[in-house]
Amino acid sequence: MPARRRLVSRKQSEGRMAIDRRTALVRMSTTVAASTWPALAGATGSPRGEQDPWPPVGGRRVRKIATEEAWSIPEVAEAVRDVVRQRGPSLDLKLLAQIYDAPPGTPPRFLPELLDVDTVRLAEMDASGVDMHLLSLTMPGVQMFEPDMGVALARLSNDRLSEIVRRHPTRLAGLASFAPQDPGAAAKEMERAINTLKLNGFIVNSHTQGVYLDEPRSWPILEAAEALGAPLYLHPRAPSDGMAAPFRDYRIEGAVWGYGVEAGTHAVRLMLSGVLDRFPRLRIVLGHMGEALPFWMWRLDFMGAPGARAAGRTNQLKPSEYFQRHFAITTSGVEDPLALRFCINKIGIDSIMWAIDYPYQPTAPAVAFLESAPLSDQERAQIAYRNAERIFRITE
Ligand code: 1WB
Ligand code: MN
Repeated sequence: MPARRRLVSRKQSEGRMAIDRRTALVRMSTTVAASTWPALAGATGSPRGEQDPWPPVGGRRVRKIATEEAWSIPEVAEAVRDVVRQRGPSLDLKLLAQIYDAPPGTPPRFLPELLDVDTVRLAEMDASGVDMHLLSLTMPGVQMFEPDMGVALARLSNDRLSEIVRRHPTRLAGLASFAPQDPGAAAKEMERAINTLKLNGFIVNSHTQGVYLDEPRSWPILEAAEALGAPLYLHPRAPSDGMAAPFRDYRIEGAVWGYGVEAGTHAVRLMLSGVLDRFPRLRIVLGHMGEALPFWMWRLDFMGAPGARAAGRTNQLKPSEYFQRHFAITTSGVEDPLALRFCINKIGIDSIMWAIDYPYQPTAPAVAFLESAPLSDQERAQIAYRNAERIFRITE
């Protein structure tokens, strides 16, 4: 897929002046009180308050925080390669093999970009005027490893991530990983990631060995995220083993379709299991324009509660009310202005953030989408950076 790889050009350097000005203005700005979580719906301001240091200029050059940007470390990449070589049943393995176990002589897909920060990534951000990547350990994270190894590699990658963010505090922020295989250890690591490492939230790649977050054994994870007031990015992976078969024939298990089905199903489980009544302040972020859920909301409301009741679950709210209270979405990999306008109308401008999905999606078209979508200056600023600053507490 050569079109997905873009050579970095430094020609487009119009963003540089704005960045210098920003550095100066950041020093003047106030920081958010770390203990309060502004409501997703309703709060429109940036954490800096009234004074907006980056007013949109003619709707085009706007500060840009990309919120689903993949990254990895060699130790995790090696461990994923070992999993690939063990050849389990997981639908994820075909795609992961292309990245982590490419036959000798074939160019590696995505791996160099995933493992890099200082060379290609920052240059590509500069070339397209992207101010910040919110980094996260790429799919499948540590979720395909044995529990002890998952716990150790989550710690290691969170340490590395915080070092990188400390080196580039105005360009990079980060979501912490954890190993859902060991929910107690996960909760401890989540606490360390926020309170010690000062990371901006969490990433989880949907199911873990077939276990979903609504299941009671996962509750320590939801409890930790809620208590820490930090959002949980529910990133896709391929459909779990129990629903894998129909996705095999035409290679539709990945980003093309299966990812959205898996992550969307996971979110529907959260909205119908009653678990969100137990954790009313939990915040979840979905990529890919909400994994199609905004489009499904009317039907979920119409049919969701009766079905869940028949299955023995009670829910205080309707799916659309849970969605409003708990979820925000990003635009990763869905550069469709019509879908964006639908989501703004359906779930509100405060709950939508821009993302590229680097390196799996090319940067320049994602930037062009953000800059050219028919939005007011106010809407564009909210999607481009203000909502991300508020939701992920990005203060640099
Ligand atoms: C793709 C996207 C492939 C993601 C991936 O392999 C991950 C893709 C790990 O678009 O081909 C992702 O994380 O969004
Ligand atoms: Mn992604």
